[in-house]
Amino acid sequence: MTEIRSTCPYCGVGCGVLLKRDTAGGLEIRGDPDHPANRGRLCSKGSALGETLGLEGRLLSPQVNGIESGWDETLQLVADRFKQTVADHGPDSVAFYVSGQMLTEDYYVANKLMKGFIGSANIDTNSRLCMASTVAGHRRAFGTDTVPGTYDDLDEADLVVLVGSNLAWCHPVLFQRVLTARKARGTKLVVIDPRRTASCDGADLHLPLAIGSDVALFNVLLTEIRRAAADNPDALARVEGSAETFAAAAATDPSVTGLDEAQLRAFCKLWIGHEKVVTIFSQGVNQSSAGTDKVNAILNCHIATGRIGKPGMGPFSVTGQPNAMGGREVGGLANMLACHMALENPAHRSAVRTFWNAPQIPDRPGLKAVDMFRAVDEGRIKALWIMHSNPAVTLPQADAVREAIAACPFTVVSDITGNTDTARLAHVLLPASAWGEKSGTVTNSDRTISRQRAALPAPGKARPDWWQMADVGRRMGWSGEFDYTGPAEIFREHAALSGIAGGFGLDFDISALAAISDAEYDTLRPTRWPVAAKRGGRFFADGKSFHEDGRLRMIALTPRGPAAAPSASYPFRLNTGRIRDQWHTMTRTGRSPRLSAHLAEPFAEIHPSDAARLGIAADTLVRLTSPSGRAILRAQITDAVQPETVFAPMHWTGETAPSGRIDALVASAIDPVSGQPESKAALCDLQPYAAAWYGFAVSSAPMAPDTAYWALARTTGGWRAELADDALPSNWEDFARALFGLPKVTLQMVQDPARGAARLAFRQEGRLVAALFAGPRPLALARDHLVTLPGTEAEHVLAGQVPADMPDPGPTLCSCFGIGVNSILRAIEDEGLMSVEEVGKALSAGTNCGSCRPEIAALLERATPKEAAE
Ligand SMILES: Nc1nc2c(c(=O)[nH]1)N[C@H]1C(S)=C(S)[C@@H](COP(=O)(O)OP(=O)(O)OC[C@H]3O[C@@H](n4cnc5c(=O)[nH]c(N)nc54)[C@H](O)[C@@H]3O)O[C@H]1N2
Ligand SMILES: Nc1nc2c(c(=O)[nH]1)N[C@H]1C(S)=C(S)[C@@H](COP(=O)(O)OP(=O)(O)OC[C@H]3O[C@@H](n4cnc5c(=O)[nH]c(N)nc54)[C@H](O)[C@@H]3O)O[C@H]1N2
Ligand code: SF4
Ligand SMILES: [Mo]
Repeated sequence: MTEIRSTCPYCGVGCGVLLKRDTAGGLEIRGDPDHPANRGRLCSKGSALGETLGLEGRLLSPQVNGIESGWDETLQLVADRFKQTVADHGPDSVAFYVSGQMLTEDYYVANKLMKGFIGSANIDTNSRLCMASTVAGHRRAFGTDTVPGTYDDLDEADLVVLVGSNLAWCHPVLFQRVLTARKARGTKLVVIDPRRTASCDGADLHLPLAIGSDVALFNVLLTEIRRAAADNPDALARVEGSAETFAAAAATDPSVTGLDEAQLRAFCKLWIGHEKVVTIFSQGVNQSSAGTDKVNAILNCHIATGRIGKPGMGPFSVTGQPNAMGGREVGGLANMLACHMALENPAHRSAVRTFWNAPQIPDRPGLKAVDMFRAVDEGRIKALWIMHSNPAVTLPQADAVREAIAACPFTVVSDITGNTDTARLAHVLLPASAWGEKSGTVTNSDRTISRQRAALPAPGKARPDWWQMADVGRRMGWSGEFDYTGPAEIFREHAALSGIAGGFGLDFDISALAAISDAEYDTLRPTRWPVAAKRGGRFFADGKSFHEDGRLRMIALTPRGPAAAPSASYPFRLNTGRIRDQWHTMTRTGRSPRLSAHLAEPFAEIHPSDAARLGIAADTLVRLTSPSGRAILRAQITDAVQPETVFAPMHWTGETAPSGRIDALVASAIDPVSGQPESKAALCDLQPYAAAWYGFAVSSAPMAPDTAYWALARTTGGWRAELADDALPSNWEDFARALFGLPKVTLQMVQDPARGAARLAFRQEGRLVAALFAGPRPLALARDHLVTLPGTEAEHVLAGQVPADMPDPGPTLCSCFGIGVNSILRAIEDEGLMSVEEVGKALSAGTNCGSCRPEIAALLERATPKEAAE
């Protein structure tokens, strides 16, 4: 069978993939050498896509109140309830919450149905938690939401600055591209992040600024630009607001950044000294109560120096989700219309209304994510449809959001699984076709539109998201407006509408694609917009903006700290973000044993001085408390974070580690301009968690833990779990039998009741099915060895260690080849390896996707080769 070209469903890099059906009904996946975003490369997540496609846990049929139902009656119910709610309480009593992971065609239908036909702007998206501040910052500076940069700029830059971006873990293929440029032409790399991350390894400069102080830092840079006469008079002649902006910047107190003069000077020198500078920014910028200001603080420096719209330079917002950009194009945010047109603009409204043949278009923005769920809580939203997102986990004050959804009179959830924290609360569950089964387009960070193509049949009754919404639209009475036959037809309509936007002089115009045939759509190659008869090329090269006067804007900014200041009750700042091998709430990556091996439980990075002061030992558990929630996490003591700050990942949920739902602690402070929540600067308290015992379990079947702390992860042959509780079970055997659901299986047990320690192994026909290790202190076990034992004879399992005649690989670092930390350290020491390349040659580690290369570099720094030691 020939390979099918598609696009990776994870991050906004938008890597091309080649898919081939394997004999087991799954897919073999490799990077597409012809795709401009990745040229054949994939990261660990993209490489492991094949492991995430099984049907276990898939939602295969519509369900109403937990009972399987047919599509006809279910969609009629959805249409009737939405219609009745609008009739009784008005259009603003219903809402859609959608996602930057939906395809452009899905997103277009959702936006058209809500804004054009239901007649409310109450459609918002998880992009509010992600890109909203960038959208608002772009609109203030440029008059429209345009990303000026392209990936090619990274190859040509002399300096790359990462601001609030852990590119090595979150956009790994772009990071590899930066590293390649560094090797080829000595590109300098600066990282601005309060935390030392994998992206800092080998960087020329890391600025560990105070959380939230980016505006001050870029104001300092702007002032230095002026002082050094590095501003560009020709560029400034075409800019509004420069005088006020320079004045506000000059009034900034540099000390609020927490950086010393030498650090500030080094940064300004590098930035000013390299004309070809690309400033990449991401969630450390956007997810802040000053997020929009942070964006404009960065844009100000590029605009003042004229370093924008030219090869190798410019501000570059890297998008998170695969179609974050496409969602902005269709107008999926509550304050946008469609194709970058504005809700507030009567001419735009009227043009869209005529084009859609719509009864009405709202003239004011709808509810933004945080306010939308507050309105659900207050009973103002009475019917809610959530698509392709898990807000009960990922919105701030997640416990309150969960309660609000549970209390909503009518909630519809479209997902590929019915097990998420959000799906469990729904009245109606709609089974969606997953990646690999559906067709459409996505737009990546550099505005390149790529096709996702189906290579597998949709299982059971699963159907694409656009199909579900179009059907509801027809059942609500708009039969002609929603009678789409497929994604190609929706795409053509979207492209035609963009021509109207182009007619208003807007940037997003793909009207040259409005008449493509189904066959041309099927073979559409990656295409960067704009693609219009009269347009193409770079934005802002001519110094012109999309404001009415055609001038770019600099925005005068006074730095503000995060919304709330630390207090005696909540002295710690809680920074949150991502890990290398998991995607958001893990509904897909969590199914891959390889990806789950890298970091298998939720953790808190804590500075050694705080740990010492509070009596927190490595690998014990800590309790985090905030005004809105609590968590229990594993302590990782590291000076990568600053004192009085804690970093915790966002990925764990009620399904995988209920005490690790970090958004339960995050306050719902928002940026006043963009409405984006401040997900990285909540306040919390930190205390040791008094565990009476710690446990570790492996099993070939799913487990049902019920302890104060537990975290489940997949392994090749089953599952693993970390456990802890504040009380000892009265009987270890009963406890273990309940955990594993093994009432009748043979047990081997050793225990030391005085110490509260026990080790239990269950065997069937001589083979291990499950084992539990428990003790009063964190367990030093060879976990990566133990997870391989279920299904084998595992004679010495209760020792908990690797038998003396076998090497212990240690925790997995390279997930592509399953190579552990100890194996790499041993090879470095025994074979005298000196570089990441040599480690790759010796062990293959780091030679496939390259995502672990920064961590291998860190190991090289730590280890001493034998020869050198001698
Ligand atoms: N592996 C993986 N990759 C992903 C995703 C995933 O879930 N997993 N998700 C995708 C999505 S949707 C997104 S949006 C992107 C996000 O990509 P990133 O934004 O790169 O990821 P984060 O880890 O959320 O945050 C980046 C950094 O911001 C820093 N930070 C916190 N506060 C501040 C501050 O005040 N100033 C500055 N300068 N930095 C600060 C944090 O310490 C953190 O290291 O990743 C995408 N890629
Ligand atoms: N504290 C904290 N919170 C954060 C962040 C942070 O950095 N810190 N980051 C924020 C950001 S940037 C983002 S983007 C959000 C992400 O947050 P969410 O969007 O809530 O998280 P996901 O896990 O990506 O949810 C996607 C859901 O879609 C389902 N799904 C998968 N494929 C399909 C499909 O084809 N169709 C349908 N209908 N459903 C499908 C998945 O099973 C899953 O339940 O989290 C935000 N929350
Ligand atoms: S960098 Fe990784 S996650 Fe992102 S699109 Fe490429 S393969 Fe997918
Ligand atoms: Mo995101």
